Amino acid sequence: MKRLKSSPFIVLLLATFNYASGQDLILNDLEYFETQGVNILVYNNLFTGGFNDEKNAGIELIHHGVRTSQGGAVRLSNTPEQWDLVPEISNRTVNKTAKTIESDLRYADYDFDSRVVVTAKGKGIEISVYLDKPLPKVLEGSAGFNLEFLPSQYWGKTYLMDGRYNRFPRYVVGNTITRPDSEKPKQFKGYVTSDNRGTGRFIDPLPLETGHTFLLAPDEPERLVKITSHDADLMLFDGRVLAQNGWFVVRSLLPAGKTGKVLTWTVEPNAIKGWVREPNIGFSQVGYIPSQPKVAVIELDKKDKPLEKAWIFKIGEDGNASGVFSGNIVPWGDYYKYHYVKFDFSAVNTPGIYYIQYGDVKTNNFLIESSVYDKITDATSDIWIPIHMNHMFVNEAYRVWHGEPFKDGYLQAPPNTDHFDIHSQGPTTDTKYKAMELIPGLNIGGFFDAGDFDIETGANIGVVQNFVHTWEYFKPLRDQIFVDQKQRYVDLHRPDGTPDMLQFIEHGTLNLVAQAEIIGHMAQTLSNAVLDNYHHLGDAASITDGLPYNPNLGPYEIAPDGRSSGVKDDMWAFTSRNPGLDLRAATMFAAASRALKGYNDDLSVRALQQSKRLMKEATELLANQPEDNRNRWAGSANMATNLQLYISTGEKQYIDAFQELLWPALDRNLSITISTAMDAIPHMDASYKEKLRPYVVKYKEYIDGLEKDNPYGVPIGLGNWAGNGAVVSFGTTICFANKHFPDIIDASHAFKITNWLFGCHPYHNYSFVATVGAARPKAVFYGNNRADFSFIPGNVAPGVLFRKPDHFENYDDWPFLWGQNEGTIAGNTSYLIFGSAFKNLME
Ligand SMILES: [Ca+2]
Ligand SMILES: [Ca+2]
Ligand SMILES: [Ca+2]
Repeated sequence: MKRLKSSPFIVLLLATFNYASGQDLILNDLEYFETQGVNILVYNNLFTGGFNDEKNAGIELIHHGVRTSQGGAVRLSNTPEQWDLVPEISNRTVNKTAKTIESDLRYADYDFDSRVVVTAKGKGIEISVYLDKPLPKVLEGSAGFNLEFLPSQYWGKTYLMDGRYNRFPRYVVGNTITRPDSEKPKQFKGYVTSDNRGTGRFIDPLPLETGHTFLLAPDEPERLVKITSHDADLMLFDGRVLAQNGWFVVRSLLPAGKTGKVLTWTVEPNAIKGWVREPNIGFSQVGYIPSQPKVAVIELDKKDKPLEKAWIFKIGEDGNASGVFSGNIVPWGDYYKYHYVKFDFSAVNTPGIYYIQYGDVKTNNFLIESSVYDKITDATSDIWIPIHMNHMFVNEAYRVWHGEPFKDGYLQAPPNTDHFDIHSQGPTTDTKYKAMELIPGLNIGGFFDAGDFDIETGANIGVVQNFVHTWEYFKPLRDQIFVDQKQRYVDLHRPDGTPDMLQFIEHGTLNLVAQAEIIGHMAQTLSNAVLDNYHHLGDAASITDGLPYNPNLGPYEIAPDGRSSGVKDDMWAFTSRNPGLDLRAATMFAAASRALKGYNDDLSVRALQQSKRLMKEATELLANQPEDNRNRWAGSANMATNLQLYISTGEKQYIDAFQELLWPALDRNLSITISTAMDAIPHMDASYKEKLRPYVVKYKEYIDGLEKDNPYGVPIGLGNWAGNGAVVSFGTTICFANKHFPDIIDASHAFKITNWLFGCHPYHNYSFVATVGAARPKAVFYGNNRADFSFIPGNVAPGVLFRKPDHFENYDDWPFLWGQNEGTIAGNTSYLIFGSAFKNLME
């Protein structure tokens, strides 16, 4: 958004108005410290030590609307990484009278407890660390108090340490030393994040500066923060030296041998007098078709006074803009931190180039034209999906996205192994293979999971199903890529005469059939064996050395014949048998078999064989399990499985089982189940559809209820992974509900989903789909090219991440938080279905 120059008169007015308001921090009812422009959160969001992103917790600063600082806590290294130990916050006490938040921090691995007390002091806070017992000897020189600052908000800006001028570096070029591994604090569950190449030493960054008074960004009032400590040295580190997702870290070591109050910092974030957050005008960056409803949702600071009107300007072919419409601003109400108003400009329906003007804020331009939605899935299907084809070389014009990965194949994961990507190998292998033995034939087909490179079997099953769904409903004949399974080569923008969708179905099925045939059942995952190559950034073909592991060789040795190595980098197959997963695979194989018939008959036959066998075996295995376990799998997966098997075989037993599960599930969880229920309509008689009708009426109430829940009318998730997946599913359900029950569900509801995805949402108004959105799609994503602050076209971001207690966020200058910026193969293929269904609806 572009802010027009304010007149001096307005500036003067605001300054006068705010002179009267105090700037001292208060401890508010939501239990954080607040003044206009500054929010300081103290353990509202906790570290987990497991799967959640650890850059989302601790003492956090939301500075003039942007969360620029986090991670405030007692930490055990200069620049902690994702898998370093995090403190457990066992107790947090809020004292509103004393304006104090006191928290107990514990490192169980070291039996080390500390207490962090944060107190509002004027315009800032005082942070004190207390120890009841002296620091454990082993943590002397390691334990300290850290606070992290977001590099993309500080690089290029200045800093002063004790009056010495300096500038935050755009890229890390730091000084480091190495120290013996014996001095390195333990990492989470004993994981090791880096490969020391046999040196026995770890990298330790050196401070950029040290002193007692640290001033960040005096050149940028929105980012200006002053940190002082009289009793400890403040050190500044650059965490990017160890990990590209590292932040600038301000740190003081805790003193050895002392108890009581051992460290005190004063942190004073600047609050700009009269600051009011710029309005966020949410609208569809992709544009609108002439006849559709067009409503902008404007997100306002609660201190901002809503205007009475907004304007639509049309840009003429001579380059001049003229106002063509003005409409009233209609209040919606408060939703978490902000206030929302709406601007309906549906009356504007002449094709053209437009922008919205609200006060002195004008948006970038957008189109009104009947074709605006025609290409919304092309980047995803032509670019993002083929780039995520595993075990292939992927080329695009002059650029190679990746070489052929994992030529070394997959080893049997050893029993009793816990995995960092939330899998585990049970007490047995459940296969004929010995621990660490090569399981030949698994390095074929399949799709990278997300910003990482593993094959999540569960996700890949869903992905093949999404492709078949898209194929069977919409028959997309689009052919923009060349796929040659013999050459193991993919070339983008080179049509080869075969619809790409069939090639995607084939590619996914090839890996999953290989799993079923070779292992005998589905693997949980095909994933990295070592953490030091799990966080890989770069060409997927360089994750492993491409040579099978040879235990007779030394750790970094290559065999004289060049055909094996002693590097323990080979991927592992986690093969503990899960009959629930096998059932889901049976469903998918049945569907894939139908789609592949006539294109790849051999694979079609093999898929159907595996479907029947897995269905039979999994059903028997489940029947022999204790009642408790069985119930775990009796949910939606089994319901969809039975439906798919009925569609493939026509056998009555499957449809009976489907209905037995369906009706109670609809009563229990309508919004999730209704979609599967509608999938059955084409295969059932008219009475089934009539029985479903009252549920669709209830679903309409659910849709209407969302209008009251939030200003956008879509289901907004508040979890640690943002909620665009649920929004996309909601959209798909609406499209199908309209197709089957147009008298109940109006097609116009579907525009809420496109609006949301393409720019009408909290925090900013960029399109969540990479490169989709005429003028302003998001610029950075958590793809496998995230270290380049870039994107892979067609990726759908998870969206606005909720941070407790009232903040939504989606960084567009910092790609590294996966909960807001990563795209997954499952999520992006769901978007393909929604986009296809939506385009179908438009026709
Ligand atoms: Ca993964
Ligand atoms: Ca093709
Ligand atoms: Ca290898």
